[in-house]
Amino acid sequence: MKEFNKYLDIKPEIKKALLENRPVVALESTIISHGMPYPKNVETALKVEEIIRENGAIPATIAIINGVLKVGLDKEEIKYLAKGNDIKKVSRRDLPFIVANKLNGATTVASTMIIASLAGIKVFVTGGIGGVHKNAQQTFDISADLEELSKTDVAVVCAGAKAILDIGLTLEYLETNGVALVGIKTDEMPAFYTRKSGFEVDYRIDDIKDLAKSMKLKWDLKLKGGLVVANPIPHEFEMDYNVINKAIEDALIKADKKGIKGKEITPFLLSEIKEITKGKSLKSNIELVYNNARVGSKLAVEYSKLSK
Ligand code: PSU
Ligand code: MN
Repeated sequence: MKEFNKYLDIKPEIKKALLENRPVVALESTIISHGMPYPKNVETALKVEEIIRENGAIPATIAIINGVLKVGLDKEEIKYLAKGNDIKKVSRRDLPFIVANKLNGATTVASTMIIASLAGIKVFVTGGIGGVHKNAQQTFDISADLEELSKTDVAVVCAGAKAILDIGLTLEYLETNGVALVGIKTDEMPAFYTRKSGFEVDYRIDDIKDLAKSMKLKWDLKLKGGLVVANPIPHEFEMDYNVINKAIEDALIKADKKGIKGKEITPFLLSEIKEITKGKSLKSNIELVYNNARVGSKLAVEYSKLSK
């Protein structure tokens, strides 16, 4: 019988699926506590789980509750995280401190990858990954998500990187670290709210089975690290390129004026952009997560067939 790490608390349904090599999809919780407002965040988190089930996989939302690494949350726990009182944003560096002090934490892409990997989950669905921030040449603000992708064996399904980041530098960073950028039915790197960014992906995938094969090969070859699976937002929910970029620009100016930096910057920008676009960006954000959940569950299904 497989031994799981003693700090993990894996929901029985998920543990059973993992032991039987059935498809499981990890989900993060920073998007719930710090990425979307209440109560839309609860609604979204629950609906994403439903979509994953409809597509043949089991959802595992990840968070830290009272210092326990939770793999799979119940509705009450999701609501608790969504209300966001005293929920820390936890990335790799924070993880041991939050556990040691029995605190509550919402996991970012980086820490969700770590916990997913400890549980043996290979596919993780989210909205957008962190990256190299604009002006990082001066600020050095580069998300720990990128380093994590270079070390931890999990495929991250997202809608690309947001234009709050320097997309070009983000892609250079991934290349240096040997992290492949795959586009789902697209040659172009999507930019979260829009399908276009002006940058190409490394590999276009039209059939998820092919992606599952390459993932298996990567890890069979002991090539450590994850991959970025970029799935563009559906056309009908895409935002106007100029409108969203203007909103991003304005939000960046405001953040600069207020001196907002470090881990606060992404949540601040998301909420500003939502205000400026009168909620339109939130609607797009929710829809792209649903779309990623569909692709991620199919990927988990195909991958599990190969690893049986
Ligand atoms: N991008 C989003 N929504 C989010 C995040 C990014 O559109 O909620 C969150 C993710 O959890 C990601 C984190 O891992 O922000 C990156 O934060 P930082 O740049 O501080 O590493
Ligand atoms: Mn940062």
